[in-house]
Amino acid sequence: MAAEPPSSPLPERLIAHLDMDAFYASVELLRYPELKGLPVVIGGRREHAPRLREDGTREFAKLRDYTGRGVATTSTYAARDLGVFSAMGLMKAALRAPDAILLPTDFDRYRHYSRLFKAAVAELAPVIEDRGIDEIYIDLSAVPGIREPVGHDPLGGIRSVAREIKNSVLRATGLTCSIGITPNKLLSKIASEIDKPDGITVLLAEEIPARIWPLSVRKINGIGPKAAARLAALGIETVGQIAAAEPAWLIEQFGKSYGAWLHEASHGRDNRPVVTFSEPVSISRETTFERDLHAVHDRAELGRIFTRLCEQLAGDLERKGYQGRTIGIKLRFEGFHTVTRDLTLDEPIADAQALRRAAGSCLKRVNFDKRLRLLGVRIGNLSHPGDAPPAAKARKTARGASAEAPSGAARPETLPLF
Ligand code: TTP
Ligand code: MG
Ligand code: MG
Repeated sequence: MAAEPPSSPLPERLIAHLDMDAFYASVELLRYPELKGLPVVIGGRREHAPRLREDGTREFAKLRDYTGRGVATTSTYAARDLGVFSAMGLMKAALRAPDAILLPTDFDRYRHYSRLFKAAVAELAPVIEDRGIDEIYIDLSAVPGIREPVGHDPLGGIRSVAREIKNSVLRATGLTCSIGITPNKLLSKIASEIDKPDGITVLLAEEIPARIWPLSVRKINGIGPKAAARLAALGIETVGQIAAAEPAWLIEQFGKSYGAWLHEASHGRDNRPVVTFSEPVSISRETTFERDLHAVHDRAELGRIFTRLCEQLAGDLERKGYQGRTIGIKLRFEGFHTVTRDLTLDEPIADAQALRRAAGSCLKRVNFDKRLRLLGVRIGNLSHPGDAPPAAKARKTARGASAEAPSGAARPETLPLF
């Protein structure tokens, strides 16, 4: 006998969004299991690494002892209960949770676990769009069994595929994640957050009014703080209020393209495909200093930091198999004024020394009259070693010199370069 058909047919597309739970913090808990359930914040420096006591137990740094202006990359759910969240200054966080444990950030380790969880998912469902270190979209439309009901549950097939994916991520990494499955990326991104941590949320179009419309407009990926503030000024706080607004009025307020998109998004409509691979536009490394540094007085320290950034960038290029021709620097001065300069070479480079030389020549085009708080190095115009050589027309060019610093012989060599 044939199984009962679902009350309405399943949509053609079934898209998942998977996001790891408290990712950096959960990776740290794998090696320090004694911290399970405690408020833990990630964002310290190397000196905040735990010390091994003689009796074999570990001594952890406490948030109350932190000084500096680092920010939390993330925190455990116990720390979130105390009001500590991503991007919060650690000293501010210490006021809310002085006894929380502070751990240094270990990006290499997080990247390793990122690769592991993505590989585990790919074995079950290969159509994956990489959205960063801890999240992916997965096109599940053609996964075997997904459209089969289980018992009386027409969504049973979807739920069991979701459970299988979560189990496989857990086996490969020891980590939990949350999954949203809906007809498109926009809704799935919202859905994956609904039952965090360790959740599965399946949501079909007919449930949009009940489950999406009551949510804050900020839950839509694409409505940032500025758009939300403008919507609030117009009396709109929830997705449902956008949905109830006239499209013509939204367009009047927000322009043709964003206004029309707001209308579509509020009705949960989104046709974007899951894009399985995209070449990165550029790769970069940057660091914010613990204290503002002076180009002359802190020259040696700046030089070391600059060299290290170039080495890290060279490491990224090697791991990912890229080289690049456009090398850029980013400087942020006290007062948050940010300056970028870049330089395009004839031939692609990838090694640390060549990066240091090219980035160093960009530095010569910057005025250092203020102290620095951030330094970054970027490489773009990427290719793979062994690709066809770049078109001959693109000769050496320099951009970003801007009006304050005309390039050419007249420009004085103002600064001592680190
Ligand atoms: P998120 O997925 O936004 O957060 P999360 O995984 O820590 O927690 P949740 O369970 O709510 O998903 O970000 C993934 C990682 O990216 C996070 O663990 C740390 C890093 N991150 C930052 O470094 N800075 C930030 O501002 C944010 C939001 C994240
Ligand atoms: Mg996450
Ligand atoms: Mg995420």
